[in-house]
Amino acid sequence: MSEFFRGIEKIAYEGPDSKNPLAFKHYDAEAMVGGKTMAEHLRFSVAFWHSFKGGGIDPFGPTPVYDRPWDRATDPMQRAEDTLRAAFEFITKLGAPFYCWHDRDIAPEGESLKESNDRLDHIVGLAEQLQADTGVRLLWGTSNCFSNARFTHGAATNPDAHVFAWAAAQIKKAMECTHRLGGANYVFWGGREGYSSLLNTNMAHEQDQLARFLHMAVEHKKAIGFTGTLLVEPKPKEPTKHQYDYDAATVLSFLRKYDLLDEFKLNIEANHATLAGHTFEHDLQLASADGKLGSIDANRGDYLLGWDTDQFPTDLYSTTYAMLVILKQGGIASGGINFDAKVRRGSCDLEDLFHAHIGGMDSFARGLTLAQRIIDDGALDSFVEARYASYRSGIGEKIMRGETNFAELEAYVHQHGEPEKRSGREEMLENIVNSYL
Ligand code: XUL
Ligand code: CO
Repeated sequence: MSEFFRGIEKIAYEGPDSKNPLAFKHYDAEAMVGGKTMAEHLRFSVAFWHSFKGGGIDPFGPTPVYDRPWDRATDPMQRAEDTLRAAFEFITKLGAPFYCWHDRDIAPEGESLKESNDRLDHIVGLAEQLQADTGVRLLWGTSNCFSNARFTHGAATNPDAHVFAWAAAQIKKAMECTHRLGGANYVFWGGREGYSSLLNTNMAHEQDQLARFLHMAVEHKKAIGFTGTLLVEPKPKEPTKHQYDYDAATVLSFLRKYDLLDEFKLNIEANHATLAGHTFEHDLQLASADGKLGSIDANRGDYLLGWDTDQFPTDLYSTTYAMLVILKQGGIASGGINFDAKVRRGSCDLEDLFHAHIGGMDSFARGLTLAQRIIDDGALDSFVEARYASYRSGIGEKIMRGETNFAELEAYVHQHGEPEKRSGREEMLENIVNSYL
């Protein structure tokens, strides 16, 4: 079998003093942090589409820059097989336990649904074999219901029921393939579930359609015996101008309105949260507060560009804040940290894929150890705990137990007058975080 990443051996942990760019400085899979190994905490995953199908194209450069050795065969199915083999070689050398795919990036779409499904079955058979050979597992599968021209006006939210049916057929198959490969989750990202102009859109109808679609997905999950978690991935815009799954708060309220909340969790992506005008940790915390943080798409945006640049995560504040949320909810359960990130257009060498993932994994490993130390020392938690102390006794306790009313609270204010001013100590708390970094 041909080797694609010649000259690159399995990436080893060499410790923080290593100067070897092709080694981990902080991610030591077997190292224990707070009673679990780093590998168990972080559950890293490689996104098949960006790293193996991406050509480095952008809106002003539609021709691919990268020359990938797995992308040379003239027969599309041979190319698909080569690409999958290259992915497994890469993931194994990197030492990530998981990968993720869209149906149409592992197997090219055919002339009919039947041909597309047959191609998918063939490639899934190869994936089954490669997973067994390498021990690499599927974190989640998903369906690309946004690239083909038929999805221009949406998939489940398309004004044409025929397109809705196509999306259903395609996602049915992708769920079955995910199940066959033992996937831990299945993701719904509504790439074109939104609208461009209100002049031609019945918004209430489109949202009802989407809810009908997700209910049918739940039914199908049960029918095939898939026990993984169903995840919705919020994103505010791009490709649509107004996407219905805007952010964590919007998706949670949608799921609640349509009685879908028990069946779904969220897959929160860093760059999607920032596009929605939030920090990454805001959306993580919001989902987690509802018990609905299921998985993470790890990347970052660019301060100077306003779109989804999907850069690899390197910001230690961001990874530390993310890991604080995950540790405090007791871990990421069936989810993981999926690098939904791509190397820059100019990073055209094969080894750049390794540098990018090593950097992302080291950044989250540092975030993990720093967050665990911050939690163990209790400095932030004890401050927050004390800040809400007034709700644990007296009138505050009565408020939280539902044992008081506006009239009694009015009387309380007449009796006690003006509340004391209390500092939120933001600068002190930031200094505490910095003392760990
Ligand atoms: C797009 C995005 C997708 C989803 C899966 O911005 O993040 O790749 O993660 O469809
Ligand atoms: Co994503």
